[in-house]
Amino acid sequence: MRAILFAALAILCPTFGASVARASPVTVVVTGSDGKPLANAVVTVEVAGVPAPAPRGTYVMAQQRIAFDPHIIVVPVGATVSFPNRDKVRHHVYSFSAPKKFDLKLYGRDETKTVTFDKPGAVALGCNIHDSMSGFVFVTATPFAAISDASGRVTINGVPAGKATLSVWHPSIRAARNILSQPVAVAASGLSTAVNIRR
Ligand SMILES: [Cu+2]
Repeated sequence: MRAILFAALAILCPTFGASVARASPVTVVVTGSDGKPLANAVVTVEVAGVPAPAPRGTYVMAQQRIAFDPHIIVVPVGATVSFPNRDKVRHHVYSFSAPKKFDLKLYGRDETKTVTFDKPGAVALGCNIHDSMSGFVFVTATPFAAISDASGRVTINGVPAGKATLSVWHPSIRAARNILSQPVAVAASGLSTAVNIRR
C-alpha cells in the first residue's frame, strides 16, 4: 500500500521523492574589496554527507615561462599532482602551507615530480629560484568546487537541494585561512548569489 501511495504521489507531484537528489546549478559572483569582479577565487559548496570524489585522472601544475601554469588548480583530497618543468631553466618548487609542506629540489627541463595532497585546504606554491613564481593547489573535501573567471563568476552543477555551506577562498581575504563561509539553502531550482570579500 505504501508503495502504491508513493507512486501516486510521484505522479501527482514530480518533485516528490526527487527533491533530495535533484541537481541544481549554484551560481556565485565574487567581487573584491574594490567592488570589482574577483578572478581566481575558489568557491566551494559543502553538503553534509557528500564527500569529495575519489581522485580521478591526472592533475597537472606545470612550470612554464617562469610561472605556474595554471595559476591555481582545484583537486580532491587524496589527489596526486604532477609538476612538470617545461622551461629550459631549473625550478625548485616548495610549499610551507599547513595542509601540505613539501620541497621538490632543483629539477630541469621535461622532468616531472609528483606530490600527493591528503588534507583539505589551500597550498601556496613558490620556487626557490624565481621569487616571482606564485601558484596554488586548492585541495577540496567536496565535489562542488570551482574557480571564478575574469568576471568573478562560477557555476557549480549537481548540488542537491537543501542546506549547504557556501565558502569563498582567495589569498586577499582577511579571515582565518583566507576563507569566508556562510550557510545557504539551495532550492530545487538552484541558487544565485553574490559574495563581496570585504568583511
Ligand atoms: Cu622557478
